[in-house]
Amino acid sequence: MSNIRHNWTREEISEIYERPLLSLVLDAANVHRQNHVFGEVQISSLLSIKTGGCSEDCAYCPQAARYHTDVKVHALMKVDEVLAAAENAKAGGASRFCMGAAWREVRDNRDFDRVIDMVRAVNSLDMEVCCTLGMLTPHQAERLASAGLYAYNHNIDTSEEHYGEVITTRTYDDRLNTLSNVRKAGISVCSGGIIGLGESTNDRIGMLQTLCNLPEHPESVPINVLVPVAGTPLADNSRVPFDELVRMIATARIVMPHSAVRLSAGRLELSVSEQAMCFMAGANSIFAGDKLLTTPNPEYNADKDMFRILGLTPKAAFADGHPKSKQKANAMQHEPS
Ligand code: SAM
Ligand code: DTB
Ligand code: SF4
Repeated sequence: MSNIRHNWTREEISEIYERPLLSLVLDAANVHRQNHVFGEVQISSLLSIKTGGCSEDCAYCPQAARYHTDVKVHALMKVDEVLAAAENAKAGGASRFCMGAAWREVRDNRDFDRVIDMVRAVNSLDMEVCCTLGMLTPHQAERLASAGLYAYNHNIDTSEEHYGEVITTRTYDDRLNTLSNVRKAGISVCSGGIIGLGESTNDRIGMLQTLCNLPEHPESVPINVLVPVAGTPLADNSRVPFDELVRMIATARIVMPHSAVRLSAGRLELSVSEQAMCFMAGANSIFAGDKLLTTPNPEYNADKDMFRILGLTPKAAFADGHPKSKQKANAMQHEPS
């Protein structure tokens, strides 16, 4: 019988989240062992291909034009620059390459044509290509799929109830619609959120409930800890206690047993032993490289040491098989009209 459920109640998730911490970690570790190669961690590399100047008001984000942060606006990069960055990431052990753009949504213009070329170029390196470009229409999702996009990242960020406290320029339903467009195009779905936005425990549980009750669980679930950035409205938020992060990861692991749970933004503030507990609790993916999109991340050598100390091994690209988008791209010569 499949252990995948799509009808989790808030009470059930809350019961898991509130278990005594070590019992929770042990339960999550058992689920992890049954469904994944224990100690195998997917390494993703991030690149900001278009930086800053974004029209949205996401209260956490250093790239929103309306907040005065130190982020410098940078137009869309050139394809060969992106390809060089992807080659470098692959040489450093990354199996997935994720390109992020500070856009509200994709527009059907020459910039999007260039992103399609980037997807094709990185795909030819035999890496899992991922993009996070904001909202997508069904046709845009199809174009990305046909170019060989493996995964699309689009976070729901928090619970439906708390969402309006953080972002007012687009709705929760907008986010869910894009996820549905991505899913229908056969692209692997990456969706999670952030803790430390001023949300309650109930909001954290609500966010997990939305994710685990989607028609199909996202293949990747990034759990970001807010990186507070000067100039953003959330710059002075207090740090999320470490045990809350562990609870979030362990609960995600139990309610979405097959998904990759990504220990995402916020790793710089965590010791190796704290990260070890996150891996015990079911995290099996990280962003590596000394920069996330605009904020710092642990250095290459620090992560290399961590993998050695903890006996972690990098997961190979396409170990879970090719999603429908990739099969389609391999079979297709031309884009959909
Ligand atoms: N503009 C696109 C969008 O919003 O979907 C793609 C890029 S956006 C920067 C990707 C994700 O990064 C956001 O959804 C959010 O979850 C995360 N993020 C942004 N700023 C962050 C911060 N300061 N701390 C933690 N996560 C952050
Ligand atoms: C995700 O969930 N986290 C990444 C990725 N998806 C795109 C982004 C984290 C951004 C942290 C703030 C910054 O570096 O600008
Ligand atoms: Fe723009 Fe994305 Fe940042 Fe929101 S999270 S301000 S949409 S770049």
